[in-house]
Amino acid sequence: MALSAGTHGSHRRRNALTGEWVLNSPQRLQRPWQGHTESIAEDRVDRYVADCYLCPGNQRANGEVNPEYRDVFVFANDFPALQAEPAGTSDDAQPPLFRSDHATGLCQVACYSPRHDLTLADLDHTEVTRVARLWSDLDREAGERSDIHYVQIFENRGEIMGCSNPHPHCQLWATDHMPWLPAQEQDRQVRYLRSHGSHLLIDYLDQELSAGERLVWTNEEWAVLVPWWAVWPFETLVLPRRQVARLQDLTSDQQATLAGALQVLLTAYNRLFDTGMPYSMGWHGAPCDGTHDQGSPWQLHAHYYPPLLRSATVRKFLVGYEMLAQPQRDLTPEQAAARLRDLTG
Ligand code: H2U
Ligand code: ZN
Repeated sequence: MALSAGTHGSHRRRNALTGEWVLNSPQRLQRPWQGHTESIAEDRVDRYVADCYLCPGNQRANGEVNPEYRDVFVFANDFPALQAEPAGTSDDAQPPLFRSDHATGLCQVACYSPRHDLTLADLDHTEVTRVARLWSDLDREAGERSDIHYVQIFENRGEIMGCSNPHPHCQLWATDHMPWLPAQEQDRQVRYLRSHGSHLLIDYLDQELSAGERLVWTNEEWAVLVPWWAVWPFETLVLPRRQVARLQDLTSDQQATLAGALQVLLTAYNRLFDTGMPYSMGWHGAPCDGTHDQGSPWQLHAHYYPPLLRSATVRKFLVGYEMLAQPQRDLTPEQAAARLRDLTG
């Protein structure tokens, strides 16, 4: 049975990118909240912090000194989750219930600005465009390495997302294998292209552009929307309106218009609860193993996952039923999109 987005009772929605189902319970929105609230971190005021390992001129944990950089700055993570060399030898005769495999790769940290006190939302259009170009360049450089199969660029912002340092930065983890989540998305995009002859997310976006109710903002090159299958209350998807497989394939015009879209989205996020919205975000695109250079089934996109639910101090936890059965939300994606859309003016 197909349900319309206006349904008031409990229903579930399918994530077309991963196959996951999400329980929606809009009837529960009025329930009182007596649970945990987060404390709000103090305002940061200093442009430079002497013991910050990302500020220009400071020493990092491994003893290296950061240059006096003026815009962006990239370095190899001093505590990489992935090593360049495989650990041990591979064993062909693995017991099927105890499989393992090598996992090697590259981890980098990229600072968006020398200013400790700013976030991406505070940077001007030229500076955000420079960050978009940096993402594109990092994706290309890591992807050119023969030992890299997939490049993941992501950002954790805010203490409640586990970000260790407020200095504006993102990370790159590139692997010799395809990680699980992008692999799920790839599977579905491959199958969709095979059966429809068109791109899953391009067709999806066409329908979202005509429906309008989950759109947050668009410009000529980009769309920002709360996906039909959103799990996090104010989760968004940022995607190019034309087919682009990877970050490195963005034109300079698309990098500049992406900067415009991000400035609007991040400002709306910060206005929503009158706080620096914490989030985890990251880019998903085609792997760089050469299989998708032509006719890729992929449509590049960024996921934004902010954890806040109803104020700067009340966050959503994925616990209980959600850890055991399936994710669930009360606020519908349409309601979330309407709130964010109102803040984009
Ligand atoms: P977050 O983006 O989650 O805050 O992590 C910052 C990264 O910075 C983290 O992966 C690295 C950590 O390993 N780091 C260094 O590379 N050098 C340092 O001196 C401290 C932290
Ligand atoms: Zn700093």
